[in-house]
Amino acid sequence: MRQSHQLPLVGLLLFSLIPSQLCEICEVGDKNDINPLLNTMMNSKCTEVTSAANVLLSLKLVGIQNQTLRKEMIKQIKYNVKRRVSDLSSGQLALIILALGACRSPEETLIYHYHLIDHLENKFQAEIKNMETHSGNPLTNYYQLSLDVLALCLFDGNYSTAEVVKRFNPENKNYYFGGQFSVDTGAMAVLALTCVKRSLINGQVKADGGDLMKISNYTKSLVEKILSKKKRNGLIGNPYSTGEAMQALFVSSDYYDENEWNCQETLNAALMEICRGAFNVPIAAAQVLPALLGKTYLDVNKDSSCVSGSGNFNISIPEPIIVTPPESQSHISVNYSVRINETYSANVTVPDGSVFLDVMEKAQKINYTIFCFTTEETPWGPYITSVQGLPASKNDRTYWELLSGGKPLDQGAVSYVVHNGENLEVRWSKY
Ligand code: CBY
Repeated sequence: MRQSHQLPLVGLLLFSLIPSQLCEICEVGDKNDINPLLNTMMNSKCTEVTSAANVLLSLKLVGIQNQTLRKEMIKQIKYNVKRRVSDLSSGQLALIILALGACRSPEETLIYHYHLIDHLENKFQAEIKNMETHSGNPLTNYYQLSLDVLALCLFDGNYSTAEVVKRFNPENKNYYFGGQFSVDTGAMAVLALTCVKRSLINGQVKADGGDLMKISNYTKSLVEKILSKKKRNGLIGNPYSTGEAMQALFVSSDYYDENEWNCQETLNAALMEICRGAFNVPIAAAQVLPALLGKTYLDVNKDSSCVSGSGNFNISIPEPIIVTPPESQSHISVNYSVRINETYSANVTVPDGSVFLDVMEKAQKINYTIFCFTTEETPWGPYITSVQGLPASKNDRTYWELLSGGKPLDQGAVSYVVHNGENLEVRWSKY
């Protein structure tokens, strides 16, 4: 009797949670605007596996039929899953699954041949286990945990909805770095939660009204946080998080008002960044591209996705422009400091056009004991792992933060071009 009274209420609740399909989506008008991104991705031949997966996923989602590049990326991915699946992080594997499985192409069979979903389930479990034993810190980070849930959800892997509800509360510390909300992380979580929500509604996963309600509330709150990072010029967070933030906003238009986000303004700001040359590493180009053509990672297993609106485009890639260095190079001088508890500083002179890493190398030559450092390769370029012998640690949430004039940089050491008179710093920080 009581149950039958509750049924209409549950029905009403479910109805109110069904997405209205009214999506706020905008896309570039002139396809030539994205040519620099394609150019950058073309240079990703012989790249490492994370960039390969990001590039393949992106090419497929936007319907670019460059067979040579696609084959190159698939070869790289195949080599890695064959030889060293155990060395891959959970997020790397999730991206590989998304890339291979996107658009129902022949390489999808590799996912099942190499049991990649089973491996991902295990890696996701290991992330959760590490959180239990290391004060809530995963092995990697929440950007990768979100990729894991997204891939498991889209490719019918096993995950517990209750675990997702427990972990993805927007107040969880893993969404924040040094107290600042990470737009990239929040955006990826919105995509993952939206997939989980859709599976619950479609009855693919056992529904619990409470879980569904919580996931909706989390999404709403994450969307608010993403929108609160919108800049005057339309970027959301910084240039590198904008594409992913757009994807999150495309799939969650039920959670904000039309007047809260001007999609076209954000799109124009991203196009300006392309002109400025901001997306000059393959992974950066690959991450921003889908959103510019109105696509999201949730489209990977949509039947009609992967073909661009105006049919597949046949893009002519312009020849790369070769820049010849000036005959006599001028020099600039910067102040460089290492801050642990004390601050150690030096005045460093480097050629004009140098990047942060060049300054660090020069300082290391001046005084090895104080300025020595180590790096680790990432798809974004070298990541500073230790300075003065002091290493960063994921379990302690410590890292070496890069700053200029006291403000954190939105580029890594090999990308940030330094200016004369600048105050550069690497700071021992907690996130
Ligand atoms: N990818 C990941 O696992 C990375 C996730 C990510 C959220 C990533 C940004 C977003 C993305 N789109 O890939 C991320 N960075 C993380 C998680 C981290 C932390 C890494 C440790 C961990 N727990 O995994 C940490 C330590 C907080 C971090 N990023 C540090 C830094 C600084 C690196 C300094 C150093 N020691 O070398 C730096 C330079 C910020 C600073 N001022 O110190 C930084 N990150 C930046 C700038 C960036 C952006 C890179 C942009 C660029 N053009 O180079 C970034 C895109 C990214 C990579 N970080 Co982190 C964010 C942004 O600005 N929008 C999945 C995997 C499969 O590939």
